[in-house]
Amino acid sequence: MAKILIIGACGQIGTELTKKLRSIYGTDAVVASDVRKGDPAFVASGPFEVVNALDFNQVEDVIEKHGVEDVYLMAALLSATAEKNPAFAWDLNMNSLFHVLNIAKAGKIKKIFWPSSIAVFGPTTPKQNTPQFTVMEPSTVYGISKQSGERWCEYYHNIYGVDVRSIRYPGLISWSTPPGGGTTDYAVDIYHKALSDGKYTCFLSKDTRLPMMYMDDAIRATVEIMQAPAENVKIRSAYNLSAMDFTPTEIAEAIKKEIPDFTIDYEPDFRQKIADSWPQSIDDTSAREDWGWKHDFDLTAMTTDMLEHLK
Ligand code: AKB
Repeated sequence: MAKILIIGACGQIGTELTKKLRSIYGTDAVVASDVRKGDPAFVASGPFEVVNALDFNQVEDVIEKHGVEDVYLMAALLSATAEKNPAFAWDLNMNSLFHVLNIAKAGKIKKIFWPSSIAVFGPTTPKQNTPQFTVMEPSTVYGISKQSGERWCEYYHNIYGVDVRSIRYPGLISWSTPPGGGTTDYAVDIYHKALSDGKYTCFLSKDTRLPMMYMDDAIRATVEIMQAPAENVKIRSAYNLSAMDFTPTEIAEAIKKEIPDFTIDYEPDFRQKIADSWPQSIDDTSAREDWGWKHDFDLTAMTTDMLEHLK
């Protein structure tokens, strides 16, 4: 049976991805792993291993033990946390990737998924409809690590034939798992606070437009790029991926349609500078043409679904 290993399975994307892959390939075919055990119900829901992504031997041992063919490397420090701990962010985001790329280079696994981000772009990048190929001068630790990672993915593919696939995720919004240390996290917090308090103080300014995506779409994109025939995955750095973009004011307006008394105010903090360095919207024509990407959720559909589930 084809075995899949998810490293960083207890995080925001990892939890959802584990559930989705188990529903497609069967529970026993998908090994979840993380540096520590998370939610007991999740850990008990299928094969689970404690794996430190920075320990090459641990990663290799678990791959050999389970006969793993495909690895999804989801462990990373996100933008806001990375600014507070640059050295560790660089270590984790780069060396975990090198471990997996080198295991693939040695022929021990077949395919890798590694997430990139809109953070690869920087203040000198065109902000609207940011093209797939454009100026990339990231100004955050996280963005620098993701851009370097993209270069290494493409290099390992071109030079060693490693089948590595990647997506530049926008901000991701999910009702079931909390985000962890990102600049786009406000777009999750706002729904929770709208229901619990009827008001929200946003750490970004009211007109800060950012590209965003509902988790259902992000998980589907991840599965689809990994299922695509190798020859269709023509870009081996990472694909631009788009679904919607909005400002804090616009998401507040969408929430107000369902919770009329909801109010928002603004107290921008250090994350404003990070957000200001990122694109406002993304051109994902390459993903649509190469492997058929198509999003389902816009702001209205996402807001209805989020509030329904969180209630
Ligand atoms: C973050 O805000 O750091 C992440 C991202 C855009 O990659 N959600």
